[in-house]
Amino acid sequence: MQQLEYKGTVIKECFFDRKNIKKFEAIFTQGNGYLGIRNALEEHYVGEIRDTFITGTFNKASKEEVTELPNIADASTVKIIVDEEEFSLTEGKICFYERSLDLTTGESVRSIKWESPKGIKLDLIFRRFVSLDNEHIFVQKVELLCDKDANIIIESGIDGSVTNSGAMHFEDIQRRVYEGRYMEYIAKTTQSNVKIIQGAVCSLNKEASAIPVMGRRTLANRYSIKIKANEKLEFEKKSIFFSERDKEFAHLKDENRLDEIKRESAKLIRELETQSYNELFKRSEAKWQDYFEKSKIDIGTDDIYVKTSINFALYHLRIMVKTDDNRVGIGAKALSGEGYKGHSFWDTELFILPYFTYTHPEIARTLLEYRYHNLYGARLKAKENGYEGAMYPWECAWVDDGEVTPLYMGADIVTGEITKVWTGLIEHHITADIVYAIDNYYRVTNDNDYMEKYGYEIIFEAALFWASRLEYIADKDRYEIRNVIGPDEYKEHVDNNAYTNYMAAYTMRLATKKFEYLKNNNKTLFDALDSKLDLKYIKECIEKRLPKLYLPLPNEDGIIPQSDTFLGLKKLDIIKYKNSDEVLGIYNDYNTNQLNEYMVSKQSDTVMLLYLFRDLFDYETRKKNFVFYEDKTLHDSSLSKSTHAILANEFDFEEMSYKLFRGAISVDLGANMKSSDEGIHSASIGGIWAVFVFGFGGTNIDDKGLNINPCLPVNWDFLEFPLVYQGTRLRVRVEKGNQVSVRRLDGKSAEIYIKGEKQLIK
Ligand code: IFM
Repeated sequence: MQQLEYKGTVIKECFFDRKNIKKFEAIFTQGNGYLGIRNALEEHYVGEIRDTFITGTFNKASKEEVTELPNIADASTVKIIVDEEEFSLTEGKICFYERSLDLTTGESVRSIKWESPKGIKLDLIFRRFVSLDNEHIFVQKVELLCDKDANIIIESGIDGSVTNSGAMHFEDIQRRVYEGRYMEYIAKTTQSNVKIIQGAVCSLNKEASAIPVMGRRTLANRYSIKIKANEKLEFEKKSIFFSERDKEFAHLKDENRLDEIKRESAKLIRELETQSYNELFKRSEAKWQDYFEKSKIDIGTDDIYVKTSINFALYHLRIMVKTDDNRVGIGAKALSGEGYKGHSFWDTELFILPYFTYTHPEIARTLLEYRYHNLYGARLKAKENGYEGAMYPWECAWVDDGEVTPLYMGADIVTGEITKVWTGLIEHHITADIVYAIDNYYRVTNDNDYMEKYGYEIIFEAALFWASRLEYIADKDRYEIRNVIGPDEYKEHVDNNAYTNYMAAYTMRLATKKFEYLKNNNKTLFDALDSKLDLKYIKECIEKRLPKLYLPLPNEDGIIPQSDTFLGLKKLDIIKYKNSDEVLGIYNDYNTNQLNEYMVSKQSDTVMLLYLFRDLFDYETRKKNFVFYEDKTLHDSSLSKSTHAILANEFDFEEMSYKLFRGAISVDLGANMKSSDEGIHSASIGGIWAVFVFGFGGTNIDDKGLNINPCLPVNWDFLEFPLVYQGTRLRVRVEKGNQVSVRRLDGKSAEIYIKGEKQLIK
């Protein structure tokens, strides 16, 4: 029997199975971009990962470890004891169980009928949501009905005895229950010295006084209530969360900040006490409605799994982003788990950002401003590595942390040693990926203000990095880029990775164009940037090297070599791994060094290049290379399938495209109960949106402007999606047969290309 059911706007856990709790914790995560709470159950179970994160609060647990997003004190636990028997689904009998998450309101509801080992029957409903109306609030409600008169104990509070898989990030500062019921807990991160201030207040629909309970790093209120048979007991808990890194307190002096936050949180908790779960929920729900109004995608298909997938993506895309704070990025697992330590990768710019660029450009801008603040760390990294300009960290945390990729991770299957992680050292393409994202953002939004304040500077600094990164190879009289990892992380220390070389060339070319543009059109800005960055020097460096940069061309068989060595590597029969549901299963048989010797790719690499630059090669060459590389790609990275699905669709491999698309939507939402244990895959979720809008919807931008050239799956009747193009909000509808109609919702008339024909959308 299937444990996860798909209902379009709702996902449902149909029964309880302790083995799979991590999957549901992660995909049912609730949040608002500031706060993220995994949906660990109110009662504890072995194997759970009970994580709560506040964005941007990074800390290093020890000198040997890299900074990570710390798991803050838990507020979700609610202990229920009925006549001395503690409620737990691993005891007694479960007569009914279901939990659902409404993807359009953010509320999860769990309904249970349970019989205790001694035969007491309980009906329980647990509701909870993280507010989209006030980002500091998490609200829970428990409704309980017992089949006989009973004494109920409910205990809930704030539990600071949590870790990140054993790594303790906090020192206890203060715990108290004041005025008989308000709980307050303050802790400080051990290295970054960020104080986290949490509060909670509980209420019941029956008279009961709170007894404070304190343990090591924990505090709670305990209520003891007598209820009659079939009398409904209602318990509500409102929890609040603040951190010293919160944007609204950033302007305060360090010595005043904590007091101000304490005042603010004390005020908020009193206000919340007078408001019901339902009132607070309605306010949050209204914000969700506004969001979906602007984002929703309608699909004419009976396939409920596919319909659910886009709502699932839109839900997670919203809860992963702090929409108004340009000091924080999006983690590879967002705020849904400890995987990748809350760090941001190229995942944001190439997989997640397009959704925001085309649907919520103001949020895209915030994310790109984050990269401007990252310039500090990027300059630092360039200098440390002997380069010039800005070399973006492969993994980013707090704006000025610099490179935070761990140096070692996981066991080597052959040697038994811990494996060295090379990505932070030699995966360099991110410095061009960010530039690509800025260029696209600008084409879509025409946001000159962003470019003038931030964009040009990043482009020039990135271009200078690439110019300094090129190596002159005297016997070939050309420049090369040696010793890198391209997007395909199964190939380490390669020379001339086609993706990296072309992206570097693109960045330098773009900088040259922008140089000319500013010189001729905005002398004031040109002069300002020139005196800050020395633009003439940057241009000189580019002009000297770029013309001689080696850009791999298709060989005599029409194949673009992924790197100097790729096409000469040993062949490997990868069917076994391709057909298996196990991600990274190849590591059971080969270690990283061995994988370097085989013609097998972890993820989209050269195909990624074909996807980003449609005009680089002719149609036939692109198609041929797609077929060649798809055959060798294991899609062991969650980023991969969406890109291949989009290209397979473009090349009319309908069946393959749909299969890859279903693979892409299944990364987190699918039946694999282990894939999301460490958190959802944010890039893959951005990729789901991309397959709908860029793939089947055929949207892309080029030098002409916005193009819509759709190709719907044969079994779909229509597809409708929103786009914001240069300030104009549009709604695109594609009918069966790929007929396109576009409505202008607001903004000025827009000129776009539909199937190659210029159209004015009035
Ligand atoms: O950025 C990705 C990378 O491409 C593949 N490994 C996982 C990273 C984080 O998602």
